Amino acid sequence: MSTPGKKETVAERVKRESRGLRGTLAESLKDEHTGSLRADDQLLLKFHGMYQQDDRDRREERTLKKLDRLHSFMIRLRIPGGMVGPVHWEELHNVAGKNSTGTIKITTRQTVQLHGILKTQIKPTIKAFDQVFLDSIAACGDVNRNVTCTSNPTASPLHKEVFGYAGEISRSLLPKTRAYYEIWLDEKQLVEKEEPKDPLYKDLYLPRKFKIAIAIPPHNDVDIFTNDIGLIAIIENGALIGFNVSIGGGLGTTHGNPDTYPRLGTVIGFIEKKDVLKVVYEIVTVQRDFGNREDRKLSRLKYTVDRMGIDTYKKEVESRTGIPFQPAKNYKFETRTDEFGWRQDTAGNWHYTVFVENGRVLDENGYNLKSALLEVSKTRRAVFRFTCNQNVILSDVLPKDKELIHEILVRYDVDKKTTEASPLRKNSIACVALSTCSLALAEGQRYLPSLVDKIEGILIKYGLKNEPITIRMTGCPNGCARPYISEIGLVGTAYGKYNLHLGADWEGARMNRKYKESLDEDQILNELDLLLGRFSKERKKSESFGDFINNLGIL
Ligand code: SRM
Ligand code: SF4
Repeated sequence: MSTPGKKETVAERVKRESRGLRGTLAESLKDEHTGSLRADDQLLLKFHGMYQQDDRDRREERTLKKLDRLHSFMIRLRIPGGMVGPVHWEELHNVAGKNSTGTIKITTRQTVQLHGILKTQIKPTIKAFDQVFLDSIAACGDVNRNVTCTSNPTASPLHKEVFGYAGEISRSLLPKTRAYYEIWLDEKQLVEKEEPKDPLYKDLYLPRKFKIAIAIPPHNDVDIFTNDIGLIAIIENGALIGFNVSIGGGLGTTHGNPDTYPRLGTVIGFIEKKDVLKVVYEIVTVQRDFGNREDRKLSRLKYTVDRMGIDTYKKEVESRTGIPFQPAKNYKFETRTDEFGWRQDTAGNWHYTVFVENGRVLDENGYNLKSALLEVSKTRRAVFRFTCNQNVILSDVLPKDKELIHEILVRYDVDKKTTEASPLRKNSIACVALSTCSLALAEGQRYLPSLVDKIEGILIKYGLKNEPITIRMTGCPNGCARPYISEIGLVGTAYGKYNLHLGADWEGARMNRKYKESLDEDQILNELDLLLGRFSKERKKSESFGDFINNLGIL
């Protein structure tokens, strides 16, 4: 029911009327007259891990021809902790080739997306994934999304134990409805009264999307403080004892709406590992019950926390769990970047982090990364771990198999690309943006590589070519590539125009600030030329670019 006297938003009504996220999706799907779904079903589709989109490059041409938009669908998989086996990768490769644009996109939340899937191909795609036990349940929508975790097993001898929590938390927060299985996998439909009750999501789900990440210090590759809940693993005397808990991180803003803002999470205390599922669950229920359901722009947990006050929120969680938070334990983050190339873990196994520019896995311009990864998967001698920096780690390789994998990486130039890319390029992230993202105001992944070429020229000029500066670009202020915590952040405002943000730190604990608005390429390059020139001459020993700018007092 909607609250009396308050106007119910479309999103809230659609959830309430959805009968466990079913709506009329099954009927919409069968309608052969259109490649699109009914409006309400488009909203519900997100809870099943999919988005209806259209090819924006072709909008104008189709409008001129009086044709409907060229609709297609994006599917985002749910892969807690970002790990899949070689069999999964091979299936992903095959499905991508058959049903989508062919490009496999590694996302900033450690999973993959396929784009350009026609309506008639959705069910076969979901079925193909199901064959290898992959699903897209709750990868989008007003529910808990993909749970991320520090990717590289070399991060700690306890990586496996910590990583296990990503799967456990994801499972414990999944919606209970069988709708996904009925609609996409033809499971026999349950009579409504047989549907299991969903004590967490009830019939209104959450006010908004919800994100959880787990980090193993000193690695903050997941950008822990940008999540609704961040769990910082605390390891003492070689044992995982529990987690520091951070709440209220989130980056999305809206140009021109001063009520919206990016916020880094606040650490509210420490909990023992035996309590983690219960505490996480109740942090979610407090947001479910107190989050803003009238204005979706202000409905993320960060706004609830600021409205209620952090102490009140914390007390509400404690009263629901009966578990008081202990004082936060000491921890220190030192890095957010991936460690490229081969690394060995304490058990002796090898892991190779492949640089994947902007997460796009495809065969293009003579560089056949997709074929190389397929060949690796066919050896069955490596698993695939996606990173929140949009790269992939070919992981858990036994010492005897290292040479076999290495030979493939060399033969396809993957090793060369990974080794030779500049630190700036390896620290670059761009969101999807055009042509599929309906919210994009400017280019993202299609443009950043060529801008990096030009910034590399400036770095060489000032003797800074090995400087590991982080640069991130998004096509709009929603923040999908987390541009507000990179040393150089570029946030799209209009086609070819970006706000320039500067001054974030290296560990992901300090956001940057807007330095100049709506710059075109020449203006961006001029500003960076000036500041990088000063950086090369005036920096203190081992001062990062972000710290240098922050200390300059120009922001
Ligand atoms: Fe995002 C919406 C892509 C990570 C904040 N994001 C979208 C949509 C679905 C556009 C839409 O709603 O129609 C984009 C689909 C583009 C496409 O064509 O594929 C989209 N977001 C992405 C991905 C694929 C970017 C990438 O290139 O890797 C990332 C997928 C992650 C995943 O696997 O789940 C992605 N999005 C993020 C992140 C980063 C993160 O979570 O670490 C953020 C900022 C953190 C946060 O949530 O605050 C982010 N996306 C948003 C927002 C702003 C939310 C807000 O609180 O205001 C939107 C818009 C919305 O929700 O209304 C959005
Ligand atoms: Fe789309 Fe904006 Fe996210 Fe980029 S930041 S993918 S343009 S919603």
